[in-house]
Amino acid sequence: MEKSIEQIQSEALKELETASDPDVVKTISVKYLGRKGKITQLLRSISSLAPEKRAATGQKANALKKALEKTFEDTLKRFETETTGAEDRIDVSLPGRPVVAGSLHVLTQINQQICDIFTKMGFDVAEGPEVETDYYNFEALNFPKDHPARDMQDTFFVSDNIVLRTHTSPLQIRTMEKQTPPVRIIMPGKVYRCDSDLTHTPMFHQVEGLLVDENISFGDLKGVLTAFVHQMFDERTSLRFRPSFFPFTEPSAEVDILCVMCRGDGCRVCSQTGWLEILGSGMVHPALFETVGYDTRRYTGFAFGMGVERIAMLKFGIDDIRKFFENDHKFLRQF
Ligand code: 2NM
Repeated sequence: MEKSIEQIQSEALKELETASDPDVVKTISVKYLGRKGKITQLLRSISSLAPEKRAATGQKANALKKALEKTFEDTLKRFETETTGAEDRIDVSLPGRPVVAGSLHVLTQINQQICDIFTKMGFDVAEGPEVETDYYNFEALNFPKDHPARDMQDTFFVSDNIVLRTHTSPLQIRTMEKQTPPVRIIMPGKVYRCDSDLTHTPMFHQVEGLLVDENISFGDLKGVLTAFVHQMFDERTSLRFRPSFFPFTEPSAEVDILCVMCRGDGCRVCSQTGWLEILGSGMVHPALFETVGYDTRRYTGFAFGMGVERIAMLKFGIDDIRKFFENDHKFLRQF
């Protein structure tokens, strides 16, 4: 029995010497000191010894148990405090870690670009509520009661008289109520319409503009929008004003630009027409001036509106508006 105590001790110490990490130490510890461990079994077998041998053997076995427990503990502690030194060494041959820089969302960039162009021409930027009353979103803008845009099909109603704004035009009424001409403002912001396909999302971004003063003509509208297009795209991008209809302007015109992809030859982007529709515009309807209390004999003005997503899609040849909102880095990183 004595020989076996010494044998167990030297075996355990030998094994411990080769232990390379704390987990191995723990495994060895279980092998000797665990519930079915060699020393535990040794202690149990003492009761079967001849009575005169029990005391001495028991003492020896217990001493071994204590000693081993301490050795295991010390070894574990050493692993905790010991470092291999690898942490302190720097491998200068490794390639550097790339710094991934964030950037502004492509729609934010285009929105800022649009606003920059108009603020440099003397327009102020106005912002306002996205939840609007029927009065500001439709009534004051000369939309008749039965206009299709006022339908639940096209507009998100919060309640009978409250809607998510379908354009930023309500702000132009709010501004004109507070301010006498000259008025030169642009209104960037989110707008909402019940619509969803390749070129429409229920929320999109608009920039609208309004200029009211004495002697403002359709020529001023053409001049401002031409300057805008030449800066947003380039000087070779010619414009075409096409008669149209909006409740808040008379006359109204849709503005097309020469296709930025094919320069008029006809391609997939312009559906073989050579032209791209980029914004709506017109001379402010006198009914709006009556509503806000402007003298219609003294003042005239023009207004326009464009979709930021649409401008970005045309500028970069993007065919699916949903790409802007999927937050796919591979897509967004390109801009
Ligand atoms: C458009 C097209 C044409 C517009 C009109 C006004 C207001 F309220 F001042 F009269 N704001 N925006 C307007 C005119 C917007 O968007 C396609």
